[in-house]
Amino acid sequence: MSDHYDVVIVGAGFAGMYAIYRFRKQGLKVVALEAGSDVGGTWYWNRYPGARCDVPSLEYSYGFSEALEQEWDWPEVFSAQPDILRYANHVADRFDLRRDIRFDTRVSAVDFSEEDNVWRLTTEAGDTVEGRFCLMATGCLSVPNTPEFPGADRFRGEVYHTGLWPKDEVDLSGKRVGIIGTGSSGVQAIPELAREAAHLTVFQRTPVYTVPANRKAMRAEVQQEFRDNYRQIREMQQSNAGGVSNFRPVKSVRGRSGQPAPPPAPSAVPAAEPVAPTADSTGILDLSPEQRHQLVRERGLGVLLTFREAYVDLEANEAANAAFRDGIRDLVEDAETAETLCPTTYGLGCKRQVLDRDYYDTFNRDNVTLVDVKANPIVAITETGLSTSAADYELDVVIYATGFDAMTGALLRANITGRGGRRLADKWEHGPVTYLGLALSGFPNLFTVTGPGSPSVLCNMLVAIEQHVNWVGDCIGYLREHGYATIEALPAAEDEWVAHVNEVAEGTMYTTPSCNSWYLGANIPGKPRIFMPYVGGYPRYRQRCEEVAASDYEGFQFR
Ligand code: N01
Repeated sequence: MSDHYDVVIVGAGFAGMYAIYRFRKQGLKVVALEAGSDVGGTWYWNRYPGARCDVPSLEYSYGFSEALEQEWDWPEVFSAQPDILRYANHVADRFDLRRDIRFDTRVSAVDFSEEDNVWRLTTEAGDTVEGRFCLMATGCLSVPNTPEFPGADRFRGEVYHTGLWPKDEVDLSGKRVGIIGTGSSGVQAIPELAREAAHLTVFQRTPVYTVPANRKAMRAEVQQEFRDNYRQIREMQQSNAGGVSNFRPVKSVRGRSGQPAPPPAPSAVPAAEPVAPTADSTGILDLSPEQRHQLVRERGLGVLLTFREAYVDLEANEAANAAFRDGIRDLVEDAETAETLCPTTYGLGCKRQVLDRDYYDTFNRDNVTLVDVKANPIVAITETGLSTSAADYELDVVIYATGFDAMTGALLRANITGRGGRRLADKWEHGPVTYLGLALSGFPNLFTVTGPGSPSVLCNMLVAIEQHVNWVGDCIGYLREHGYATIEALPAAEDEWVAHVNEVAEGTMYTTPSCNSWYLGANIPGKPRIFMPYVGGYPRYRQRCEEVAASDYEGFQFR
């Protein structure tokens, strides 16, 4: 005998947590199944030193409760992982969410029963839970990728993955630490690890374009100005491509210095649609290489992100890339190390923008060595360290900062089977196919939050999550109101949507042939190369979702 719910939610990160609140409010009986021992999702698992958000906290926060907005204090402009996890816990307590969450419960199968139109979920412990609807709130970056190096299991030292960092403190003092990977996680962890370890060896396959993050403490006046304007800020988020308002505190900032507020700090989500330079603005191609270099010297690497044309025009992109490399050469003392840190095989804008604190400076430390594993690949992990094709490295600790099986990984790992016993793995054999990144033909009453084909990781995740959960909640309400048992995306609507997702990604830096990012699945051997997020901007996407709902769910069929 299994438990029966209106909605079974998989995951209790920010998406699952909001779904509990929202669905409960509309009178639905819900349960969330969560693999971790507590709430927080990404922020529960990614506890590595240096982990922090790349979207400002006053924006990377829920907008559904005015009281919550007014009562929560953010200590920094871009918060660190412990503060975001504290916020998640506060939300769970404040709205009493835990009573509907089963922790330490990993879902091993999700099966649709056509006989009674019910989703039956099996857990690794062998329990079953049934729901009329199933919401996959499993996150975009929740399945860590650990490359299989020969001999990995014989290593006698400590092994960690940034995406599965232990809750207990990891003591690296006096130890020889090796870290593999220099994406966002590696870039954040490396400066912190270097401060702690006796020696840090960084095994880099592809260098990054990283710019300094805003490291300001939150000023009470700025936070208050946000609080005073939160309704307007939430509105502004709705019409911004990346779901960030770019609200500029005027009173609090001008009041202090007498100057207008500075431009918004870099954020990893694209704040605006890329636009070409206008006649009255100076484009990067209007500057000589020396002028570009001078600009970087004066204003730092982040200035290059302000040239929006570098994201749509290959020549402008190459000009920005070259200026970036000049900037790295200025920051890193050892010329050979600087060259190894210079990205040359792809351009700015291909990958998610990485933000750092002291990254390039870290390579000026005596206890840090950079190893180019593109030139000399890792061939084995040994009992006492790691071997590349050129040398052996003795290590006490190996840290994988090697990313995630992004966007599709968690959905495929859940073993979802829809109508007629069709497996999601088969449906997605050649890449993810969804309608609006929300629903799947052949899988009635199952919804994905921030799934492939939706803006997801190209948007402020909290904004994207609330929009999806609200849409799903309204859709379930519509079904009940009209007495329908199931809703299911039509294959033609799905095909049309996938074609549109591909069309808008075409011609952007994200899909240039030289670009190999996790957005394209290129980080996982054998994964189909498809650009997975929707790059047409959050407002356009939201409008489409609203139109679909307003037209009695065009592109869906009811039974
Ligand atoms: O993962 P990644 P990540 N041998 O895939 C290397 C979010 N995030 O965890 O580029 C050697 O970007 C790989 O090399 P290459 C954010 O959305 C946000 O760092 O494949 N190296 C690369 O250097 C981000 O984009 C925040 O050649 C191997 C690295 O591992 C996303 O998560 C913080 C290898 C993986 O980089 C993922 O970031 C952290 C191999 N076999 C994460 N396999 C913030 O909010 C992989 N690599 C700031």
